[in-house]
Amino acid sequence: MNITNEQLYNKRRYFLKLGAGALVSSALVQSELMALNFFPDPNNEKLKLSDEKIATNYVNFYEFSTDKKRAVELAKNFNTKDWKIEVSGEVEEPLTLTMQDLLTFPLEERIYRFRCVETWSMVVPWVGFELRALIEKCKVKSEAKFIKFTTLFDKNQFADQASFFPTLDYPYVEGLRLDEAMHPLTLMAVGMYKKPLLGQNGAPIRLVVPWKYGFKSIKSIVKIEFTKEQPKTTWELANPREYGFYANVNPNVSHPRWSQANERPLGDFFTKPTQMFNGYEKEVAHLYKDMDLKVNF
Ligand SMILES: Nc1nc2c(c(=O)[nH]1)N[C@H]1C(S)=C(S)[C@@H](COP(=O)(O)O)O[C@H]1N2
Ligand SMILES: [Mo]
Repeated sequence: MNITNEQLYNKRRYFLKLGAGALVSSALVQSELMALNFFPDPNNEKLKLSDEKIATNYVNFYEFSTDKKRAVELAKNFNTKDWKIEVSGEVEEPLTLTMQDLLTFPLEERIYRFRCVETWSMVVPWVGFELRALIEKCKVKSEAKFIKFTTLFDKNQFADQASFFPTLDYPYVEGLRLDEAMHPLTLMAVGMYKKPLLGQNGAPIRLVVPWKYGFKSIKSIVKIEFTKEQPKTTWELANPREYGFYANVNPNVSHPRWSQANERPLGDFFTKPTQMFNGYEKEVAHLYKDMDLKVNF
């Protein structure tokens, strides 16, 4: 893998300075995660951003706790030092990417709608790079049809992983079909609200797939594998009747225990109708044109 610094500098960049030294040399070492430089999103759709305080305090991160507030507290000291992502599976040569490597991909702000399967929703200005940029560097074999992501497993950091009866079968695993992963909307996020991700939101790097229910957007990724077979994902294993592999936002397919017809934007009192593919139908419907979305939910 050979990502060059030129990529960072061959275009005009917008710098966000959060401290002295932010502009010094390459914004490429761990501490310089503090200095995210990215192309801003013009927000052509005029989406109303969720309040930053709410979006960073109302979280799902079961490894810490199923209690949203408790997860935020426990995530305060999340240690992401020397973070790496291992890339393996159906590739010509496995590789290990440091955050330094990962931050050489061109960063963009992306203002996306985000819809949790629990029916709350938000609009978040993420900062990240397209997953396809990473995939294109990986010399993926033609046999690869899926991509599998794994979250950190560390009982010293994740209270629920250390508990006698963990809530989920950890490590948390998610997956996408390769064409979904290559879609330009699919983002690897390293920041939100112009700042590096906080522990509770999936620091230092997470997936964001805006047309799918939030549980697909796996946090704190340490492993990426290319596979021939559809990976078994954590929520599917936990309850296949309730959580499918595809998990596309769909107002017409109810969760077995509640309707998905409406959603409540965080901070709002009233609900509003759920949009097909969370409002990204024009961009992604073609990926599923031959599929029965009631079966492949
Ligand atoms: N590793 C991991 N990733 C995860 C989760 C989790 O518990 N563990 N929760 C998921 C769910 S259900 C949602 S809705 C989103 C929430 O992202 P947010 O807390 O940053 O809003 O993260 C997803 N990614
Ligand atoms: Mo969720």
